[in-house]
Amino acid sequence: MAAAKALTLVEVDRDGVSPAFRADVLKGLSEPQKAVPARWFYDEAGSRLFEDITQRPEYYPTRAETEILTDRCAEFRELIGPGRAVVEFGSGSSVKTPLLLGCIDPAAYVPLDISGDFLRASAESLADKFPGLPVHPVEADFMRDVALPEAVANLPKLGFFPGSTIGNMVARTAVDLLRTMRATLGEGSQLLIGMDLIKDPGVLEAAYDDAAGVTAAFNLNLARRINTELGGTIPLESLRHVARWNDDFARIEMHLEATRGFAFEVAGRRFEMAAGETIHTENSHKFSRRSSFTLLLAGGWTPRCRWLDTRERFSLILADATVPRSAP
Ligand code: AVI
Repeated sequence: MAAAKALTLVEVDRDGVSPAFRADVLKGLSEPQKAVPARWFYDEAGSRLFEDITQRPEYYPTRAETEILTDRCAEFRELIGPGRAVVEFGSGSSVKTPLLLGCIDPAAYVPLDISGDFLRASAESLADKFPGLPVHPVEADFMRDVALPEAVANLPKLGFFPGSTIGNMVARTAVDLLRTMRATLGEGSQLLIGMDLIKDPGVLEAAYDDAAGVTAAFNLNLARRINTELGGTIPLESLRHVARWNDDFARIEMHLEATRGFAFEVAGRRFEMAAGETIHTENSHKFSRRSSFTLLLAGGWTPRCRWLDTRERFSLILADATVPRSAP
């Protein structure tokens, strides 16, 4: 029953502040390594800055993934086939989603997103591009089990999770999400997922610290948001954007580093930063063929086909929902 499953949306209290944002920030700033979850980057300004990041010459993932979607259309059509309900985790990119839908002749499109505004805008533009394709937007937190619309209950599903967003999660959260996706999509489903590749740290660090300073502005926007929404007094001019490769965990980390020592308040609580101390704001994990396959298998998905762009920077993987087996 669709109505039986609760959807978790970002709630706001009477001052228009999300209690979850306040709780995450206060908890994260109290840890020995200060940290704020990356999901709070995406207010309106942050979402606009992210769109701008994808246009930067140093930020290759969007172009590389788009190239794969363009070049491998015939293979997607053959391996995925027509008649599936495409369930996109996130509200859909105006470029990538039409490329996929145009290839595979789906029976329906179901974008899932926590932000109703983005969802409605992208669902409308999709419906214009594909007249006749049933579009069923669902406002939901896809990190939790989601009830799909009754209209697609009997259709085979293809989950679509582009952009290497899975890389923004630590392994335990990524596995939980993959398992939740499998439960949402059901038996016989497939998943097409983008996973960025391990490469020269110099290339990676440049992709997350572009010369025009857009990624720096994106990172600093989080501190600005803390100030405006949570009554913060962080001196923004004393923070600098840092993007560094962590080889042990195969990830780019973004931090906000204090250029001098200072004290500040957030929601009436006092915090301090020493010069050189950082607030950890994002992980972007990168994968090898094996590590991507291991993650998918742990999440209940069997990799079936893997495509790279011509410069071998990014991978798109098609996986099948695994039927659990008790023996090798
Ligand atoms: C959304 N996500 C996949 C982006 C990434 O590459 O990890 C977010 C981002 N952060 C800085 N640049 C892009």
